[in-house]
Amino acid sequence: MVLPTLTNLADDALIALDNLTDRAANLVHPTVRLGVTGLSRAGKTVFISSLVHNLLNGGRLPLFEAARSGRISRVRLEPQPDDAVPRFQYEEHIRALVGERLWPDSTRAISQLRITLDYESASGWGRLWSPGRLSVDVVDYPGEWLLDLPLLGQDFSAFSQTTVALARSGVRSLLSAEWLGATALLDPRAPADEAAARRLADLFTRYLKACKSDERSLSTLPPGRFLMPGDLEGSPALTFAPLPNLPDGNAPKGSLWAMMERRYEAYKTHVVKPFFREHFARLDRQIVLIDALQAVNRGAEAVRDLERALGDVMACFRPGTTGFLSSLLTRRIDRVVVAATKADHLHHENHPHLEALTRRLVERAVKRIGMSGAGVEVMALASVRATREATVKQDGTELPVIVGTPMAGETIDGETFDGNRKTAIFPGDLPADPQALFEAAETGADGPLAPTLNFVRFRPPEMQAAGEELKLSIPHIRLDRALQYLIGDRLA
Ligand SMILES: Nc1nc2c(ncn2[C@@H]2O[C@H](COP(=O)(O)OP(=O)(O)OP(=O)(O)O)[C@@H](O)[C@H]2O)c(=O)[nH]1
Ligand SMILES: [Mg+2]
Repeated sequence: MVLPTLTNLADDALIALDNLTDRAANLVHPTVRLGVTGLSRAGKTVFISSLVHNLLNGGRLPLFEAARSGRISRVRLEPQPDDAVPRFQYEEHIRALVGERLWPDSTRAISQLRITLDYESASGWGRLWSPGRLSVDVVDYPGEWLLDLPLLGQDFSAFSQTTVALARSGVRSLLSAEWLGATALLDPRAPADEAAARRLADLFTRYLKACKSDERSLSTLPPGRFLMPGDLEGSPALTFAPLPNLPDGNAPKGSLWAMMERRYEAYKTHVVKPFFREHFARLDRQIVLIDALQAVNRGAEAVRDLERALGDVMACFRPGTTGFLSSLLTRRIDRVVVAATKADHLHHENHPHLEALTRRLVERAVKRIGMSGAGVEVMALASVRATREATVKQDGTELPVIVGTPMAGETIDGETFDGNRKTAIFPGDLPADPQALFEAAETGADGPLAPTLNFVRFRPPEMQAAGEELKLSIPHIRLDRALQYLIGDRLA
């Protein structure tokens, strides 16, 4: 298959110009553009909120060297560089998290925040020029949109073929039956018909929603705006759907096929490309957040699907010389952290297992983007630690447990929680060798991979300042390690 030409001169020129402007600004005012990447519900908004809060309030960050050695003299939020992007609602998220112990809602639109650190350089030479100043620009967006990036490399036929093949596999075949049934009755060469297009788009969207539902938790679900339309709600740009069994050749003029193809291309040009160009193409550093536990909890297909989605997305970071996006990327991401989030759902003895699983999930993707040698750090973290650890004695043996407040409506062993009462649970063990999980997956067997695991959603923790004058900071697990890897070298 020949890849379609992705870009035209205008795109290249625009990005080159953006990067040039960035570089010029960078000389005067050193800046890191940090990409916080993750599929929906992976924990991006919580990560950004907690990171900023810990920096602003002098949180416990012993592995973040500049903070540990007291070289950071001042941290503040500053007006963001891009006026056209709304500001990240930091204060509101913190008020909810800390004040009301509520998690943020799903993100519906893009937003940005700039945090600036004044620091003293660690080296004598650097101190001559001090004080140093580094701004970190962070962007938050709905995770669904990430799944659009791989579409840039697919024409309508390829998109249709991939999407339909996937929809016919495994559990998806049940969820897609109605949509595929309706499509089978249509001739793609028949005259374009708005009502038919609408109906197909509607059924296709319902299929995507069913895949995303909590019980399934599947990940590979493009196009992202079908699940999270943002300002495109009801727009004709979303009134298309893939068509099965497209013949070779071009779509006949005026046909349903031609109409769907045109809309798909418009979606790429007007929705996906601007997002990629304005956000992705300009990043310096990336952290990829992964909710591996949710996938494990939902079973073999969810884990495989997560691996697939991550592979598709990571291919866009650093396409290499042969990659389809390389012409769009003038800036190379040189450091990536891949982090399993929500590690506070497990006892720390299991964190290495979670890390191993995460490494396995992105192994192929990392190899493909040519970063297996260096530049990728894998870890398990919790942006907000909602639990603490304890041990309970049961029948003479000590069990490692975690203690937290389950969210209202969560059930454990038939008991439903009200959102106020604390409880201790034994979360169970992840297998030491993640390969076991993947082998289970490859047999095609479905159902929970590790049925002994016990996952419950917890409310954010109660936080109390230790004294009047002491600021309170959000507890976390290894947020400082991530921070050190992502920006530590820029504060040297
Ligand atoms: N216990 C715990 N739960 C977390 C943590 N981070 C995120 N969560 C949970 O994961 C959910 C999703 O987190 P968000 O930060 O909103 O996820 P997101 O990636 O911004 O999701 P979208 O905006 O939908 O793309 C939260 O509502 C929490 O329930 C964490 O560090 N610990
Ligand atoms: Mg979010």
